[in-house]
Amino acid sequence: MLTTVKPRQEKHGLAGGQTAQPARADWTIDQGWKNYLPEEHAVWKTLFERQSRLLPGRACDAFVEGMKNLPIGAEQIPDFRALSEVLMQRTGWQVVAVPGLVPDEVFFEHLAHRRFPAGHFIRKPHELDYLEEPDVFHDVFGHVPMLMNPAIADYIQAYGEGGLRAQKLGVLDKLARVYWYTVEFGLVQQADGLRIYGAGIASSFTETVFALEDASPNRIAFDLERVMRTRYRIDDFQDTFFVIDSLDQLLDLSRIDFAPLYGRVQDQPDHAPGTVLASDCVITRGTGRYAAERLAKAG
Ligand code: HBI
Ligand code: FE
Repeated sequence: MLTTVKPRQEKHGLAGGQTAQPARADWTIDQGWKNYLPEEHAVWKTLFERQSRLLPGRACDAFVEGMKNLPIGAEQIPDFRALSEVLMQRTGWQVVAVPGLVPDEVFFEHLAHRRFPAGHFIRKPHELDYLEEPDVFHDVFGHVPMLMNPAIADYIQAYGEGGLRAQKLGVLDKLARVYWYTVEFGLVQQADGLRIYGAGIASSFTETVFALEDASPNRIAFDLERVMRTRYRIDDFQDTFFVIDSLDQLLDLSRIDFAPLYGRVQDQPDHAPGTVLASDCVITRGTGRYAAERLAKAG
């Protein structure tokens, strides 16, 4: 049982969304909050209550702080207008509704202008732990609380600007890995222990425990070039999690000119997701048990 979001092609052709392009060129739609059905709010409630029991002591301080100051509760799917009002005051961000995955350049354009595209739909009761595309729970519960943190708010805007540049340079796959191993599946070392800041973990009932407590995955200190060369899993638990010392480290990242880096990594081979390098600063070397079981199952 695991919650992962729909495979985003590492090749980054058009995003894998099943949805046809909506009327607007920027792929936004009205959230239509009043049209949500009671059973949709009920799925939100189940997911919200499950994660809220799990996250204390596991989610980073910024996540807890952000969630506390946002109109996000158990009873209902949040109204994006109410979220945007608070976010705009705090970090200049807003949440816009989209049908699902949108093309890369549309996604980057929104991020570059501090608009977070959030899936308006919610998963079905039978797919609580497996998801085709980022739904409102992944995007709003997982990502939005972190947008209240100034460092993350600046970092994700910089990622949007960088994505538009990386696309033109043909190195989007390298940059997407940086996003994946930070914004989606990042861990941060706090004084009181390792904590989650990645939305893909924070919104996942099963990966929340796996990422912090399972002996199977590697946990390695974040290194930009190393991450740019490391492939990721798009439909299963990560084999390796990368750890930053503080969210401000991401701010430093967003000030680096990636162009020379792209040049260096372009000709170097990629690393498989579970690799541990002699040059790595290893926080915990995983047993690889989960990956071995996956391999055995695949036969
Ligand atoms: N679209 N709605 C949405 N959400 C995403 O997270 C997203 C996307 N399109 C492209 C994409 N992510 C990734 O391919 C980029 O981060 C590279
Ligand atoms: Fe996400």
